[in-house]
Amino acid sequence: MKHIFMKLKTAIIAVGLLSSGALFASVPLVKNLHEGWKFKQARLTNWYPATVPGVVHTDLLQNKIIEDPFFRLNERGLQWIDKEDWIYETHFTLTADMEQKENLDLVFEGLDTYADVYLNEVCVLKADNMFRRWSVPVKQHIKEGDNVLKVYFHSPVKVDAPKWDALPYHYPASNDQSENGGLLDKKISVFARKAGYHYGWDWGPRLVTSGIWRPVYIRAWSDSRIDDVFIEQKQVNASKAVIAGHVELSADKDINGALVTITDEATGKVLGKQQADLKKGTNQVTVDFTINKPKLWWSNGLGDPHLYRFRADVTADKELLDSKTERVGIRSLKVIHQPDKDGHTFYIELNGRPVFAKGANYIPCDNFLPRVTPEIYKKTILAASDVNMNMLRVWGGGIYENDFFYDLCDEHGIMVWQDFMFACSMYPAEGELLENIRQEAIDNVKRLRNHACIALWCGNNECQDAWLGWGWRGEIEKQNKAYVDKIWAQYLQQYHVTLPEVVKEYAPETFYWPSSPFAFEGEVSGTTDGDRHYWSVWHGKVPISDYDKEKSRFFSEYGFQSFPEFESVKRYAPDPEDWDIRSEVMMSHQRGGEHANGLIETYLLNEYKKPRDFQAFLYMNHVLQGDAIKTAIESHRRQMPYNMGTLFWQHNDCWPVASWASRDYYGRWKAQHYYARKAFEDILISPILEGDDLKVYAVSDRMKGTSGKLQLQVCRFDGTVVHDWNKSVSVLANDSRACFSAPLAELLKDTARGEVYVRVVYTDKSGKVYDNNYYLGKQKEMNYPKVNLTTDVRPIQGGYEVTVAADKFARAVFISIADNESVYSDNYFDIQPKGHVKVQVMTQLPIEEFNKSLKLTCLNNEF
Ligand code: BMA
Repeated sequence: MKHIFMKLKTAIIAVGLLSSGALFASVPLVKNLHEGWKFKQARLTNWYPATVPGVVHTDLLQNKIIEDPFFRLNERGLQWIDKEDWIYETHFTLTADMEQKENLDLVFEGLDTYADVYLNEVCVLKADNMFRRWSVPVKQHIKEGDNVLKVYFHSPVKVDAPKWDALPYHYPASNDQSENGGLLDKKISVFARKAGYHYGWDWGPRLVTSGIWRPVYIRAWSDSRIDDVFIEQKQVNASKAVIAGHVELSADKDINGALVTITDEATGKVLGKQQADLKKGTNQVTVDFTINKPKLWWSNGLGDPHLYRFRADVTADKELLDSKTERVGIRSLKVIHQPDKDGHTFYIELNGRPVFAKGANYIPCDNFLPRVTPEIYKKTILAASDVNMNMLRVWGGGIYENDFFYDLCDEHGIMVWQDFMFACSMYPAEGELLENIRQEAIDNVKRLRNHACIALWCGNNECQDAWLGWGWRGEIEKQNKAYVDKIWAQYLQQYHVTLPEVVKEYAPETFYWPSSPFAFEGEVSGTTDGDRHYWSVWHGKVPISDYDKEKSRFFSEYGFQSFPEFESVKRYAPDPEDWDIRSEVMMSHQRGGEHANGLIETYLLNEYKKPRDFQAFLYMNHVLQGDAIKTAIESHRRQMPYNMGTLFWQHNDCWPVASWASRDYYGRWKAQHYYARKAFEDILISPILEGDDLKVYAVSDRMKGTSGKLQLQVCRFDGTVVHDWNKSVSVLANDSRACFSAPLAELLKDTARGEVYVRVVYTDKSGKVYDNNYYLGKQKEMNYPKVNLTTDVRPIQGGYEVTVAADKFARAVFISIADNESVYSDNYFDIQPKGHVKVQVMTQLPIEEFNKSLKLTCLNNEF
């Protein structure tokens, strides 16, 4: 069977060659080493089957040695794992074709983290950075027949704790939950080049993994192979793209007269070629070419994210030595950071056009990274593009994501703000560690630089603000000023010298930003320059309405917490005794602790009413969170062009937990995500009370101006209309301005604010309808009547269509069914008086069970 497959592969290569004109195939061969692995605790004797790629926690789980780490309090009992060493081992044999090649490389796409690799008992690699890719020449160690590959993982705790002990001062790392790991105050995460969130975060458990977390393979090649292709877009506009295709080649001997070509795979057209004499070692060959009238890559909402496929071939004596295809979106993407009358701008300019960034901050989708399947990645990126986002920020406490993540972002027009992996900590960045960081940066900048989605590289998350503004510097200064000088010098070297040097050298067209948030070197961030993390609503306890006042040039973070919904809570906390936000289990799945629980409660009581029970609390918490973030997004968009971005914290969770996430660990959308979809639409119609006047802003992200009909009504909750206003309005391209303004008193005509809501409906000339409901006070001040909801259920392909009708205005109607996998076309929606809303629910449940478990909740009836 294997033999047939090999033959088939050779045949496919041969066909490829005919079309490229070369006569013989001598391309590299690859064998994945993912089979036959076993693992054991280093100091014990029992071996167990292992999965590669994988990590030790999931292998222990699969072998039933531990229980689900995410269930109830299980995380606590698993803290021994990171204090042990682990050994992984497999055997493999190479085919004769591979053995005959001149060069055999053992390649690990990722080793987490302190790993000694032995091939046939010879140590061939000592790895110390989970973010790097390791490639080792191993021809001399490979045997004919059976080979043994062993990876010895040193406990990251045992490796790094002595480094902490040896220092007279300590690097701050506020999210490292060392106490939960049994390490008291030893925050050792700063020493390891390993995902920060593994050590715990204010939304994440402490589960410090080890393992072969990305693919491992043997690559066999002779003569020459392509190491890397960089499609440098030197100049792009609608009429032409000037491109330099930099092809990096390894050669095992001098090869005269090699030919490097770049071909457009869609048309078969050779775009450019370059002859080169290759020298033994690493060679750089540049193939220049121009594309006239390129199909440009656009972000979601602005156009088609067109992708080209460029194939680089290297041939010598008509023999194809290697090929590599890159998918490339041609675009000019700049961050415009320049002085203006208010300070400094900070916005994306895509193909010459300013783009308002709409999106969220992204963390890894699981604590156990190899569990993130392509399906989960697809769901995650679709959950961005489906809600009209055009940007995700890959936050610095996680990982440089898998290629597939960026492929999806390319395909769906999601621009990526890419942090380097440093967050909320100071790092001992000098000597070997700094060099390690430089190599990590080179690996990842090179790996990701062809992705159209990469909008910028950012040095770290919050490290400068934390040092200057969170009291860290002052604390250390109390011990010794020399320590402060040392840490700051390391900081400047890392983020203002080393990392920007790497970006400049390896991705010269890409913008580098030293930290997020950032305005100026050595100063805390602000409202007039650069980007801002706005946390006064939430951490700072100010009212939600402050979102309407706060300004920034680019809001790269802000957020509001909620628990997962009840159906999700039941999966990790199934016992009724757990169903209290202060139960031991719920507290363990609330890493913001009592501070965060208290904030949810205080905001809830301030803005809403006291929920009658746990389930009602979860529901109201969702509405509260959704309303808060809707308020923020609308305010940020109204501020355009002063402000040009809004990325809420956070798009996803890595385990089931109370957090700022918009979608829970299981992928269920919270109210916030549905509300974001509407608030991120290409046109936003946003009412707002400014002083005594009610204004309505029309905000457009469209490329072209448009016009339509705007209706504004002040309605009582029973449907009677207090004020009705209609007008044709023009909505300009890429613009925000008020299209209606009137004294509120005139509109209310003596009706109390709590008796009405403001309804705006804009019908665009294209026919598309944009609507919004606005309240003239806090939700608890709205005198919502009890409402009668009726449903009508009709089977459709893959589920049911539920029509929900209401006799009066119904606020935040939530449909839930007892089904883990259900997907809703809409939820937490308002229904107009005597109106109805149709919702498609995708589920496998049979109709009787569906009807039985269908539950409707509505804010009116909870108050
Ligand atoms: C931000 C982030 C995270 C954190 C979040 C919530 O500032 O950068 O570090 O999880 O706040 O506190």
